[in-house]
Amino acid sequence: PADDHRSIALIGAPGDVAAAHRGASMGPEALRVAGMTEALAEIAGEVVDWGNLTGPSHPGHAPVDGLRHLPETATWCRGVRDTVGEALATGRIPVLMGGDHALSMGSLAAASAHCRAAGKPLRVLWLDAHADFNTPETSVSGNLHGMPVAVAAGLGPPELTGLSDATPMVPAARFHQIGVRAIDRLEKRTVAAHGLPVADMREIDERSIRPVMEEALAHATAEGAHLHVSFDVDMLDSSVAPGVGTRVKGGPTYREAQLCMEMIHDTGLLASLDVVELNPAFDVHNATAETAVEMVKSLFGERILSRRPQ
Ligand code: 5AB
Ligand code: MN
Ligand code: MN
Ligand code: MN
Repeated sequence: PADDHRSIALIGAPGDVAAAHRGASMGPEALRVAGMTEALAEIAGEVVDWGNLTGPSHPGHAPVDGLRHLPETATWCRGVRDTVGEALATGRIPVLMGGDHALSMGSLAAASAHCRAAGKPLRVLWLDAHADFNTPETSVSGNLHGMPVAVAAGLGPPELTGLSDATPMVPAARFHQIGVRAIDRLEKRTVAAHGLPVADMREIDERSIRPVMEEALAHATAEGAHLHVSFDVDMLDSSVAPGVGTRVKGGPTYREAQLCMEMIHDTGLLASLDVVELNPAFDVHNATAETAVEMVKSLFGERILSRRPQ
């Protein structure tokens, strides 16, 4: 597909104001040290590193009305929205390197505005151990990195749902979540009430990754959609990816996750990407960053053998 040759804009967003643990702010540099730029240049062609955005550092405040660091999170997300929007407007594939997962509210705001302007359907693949569907009412932590999907679906404070002119930015039904195995008690009710499409780990175990991914990608393929992939590195089993703030056991193996990435690439629809929640403070010799780069290589078309998919 022609999209294979679109140039890539690497965007660093070293923000960790919305996470439980500090340190995701070191993510963009760790990904660069692990060879992100060179890997993309080799596989995908032209890649330009746009450097890092700037924003508030972690203030260490307690939650206010169920939300921690709302103004700081909104500031980071506006920066991400504008820069990801610029990449999309100039025909590039934005690769956002976080930072915590709240930053995806910015990239989703940009992707949804871009798709509305272009008259293109938008589909979001959310690769994560968590559903990130909390609201200030359901969250036990008040941490906004546990809420970006809910905000995109129109639930949450106006400072964040208003990142986009359109509410919701992305209706719940246009998400597909893969790898989920940790949803909070009250969050589960919201997931059910809004019909969020979640393939949890039990489903992946019982049916295996391939049919689950085929189903998740079928809608995007049928629509020729703009496919936004939001890759929370904690999607991977915690033994494979220790360098994250919220480790969860029982996740996809290295190969299961890599097969997800290979199948996404084969659609030719990948149009924007987040790589978030890497936390070098918990990593071991940057191994999780290297694994994340290997996953991104597969997303952009690295194959074990150079043959067409069967
Ligand atoms: B991540 C938790 N559900 O809301 C919460 O890493 C964890 O972006 C959220 O998926 C994890 O605090 C957020 C307990
Ligand atoms: Mn997560
Ligand atoms: Mn997440
Ligand atoms: Mn996390």
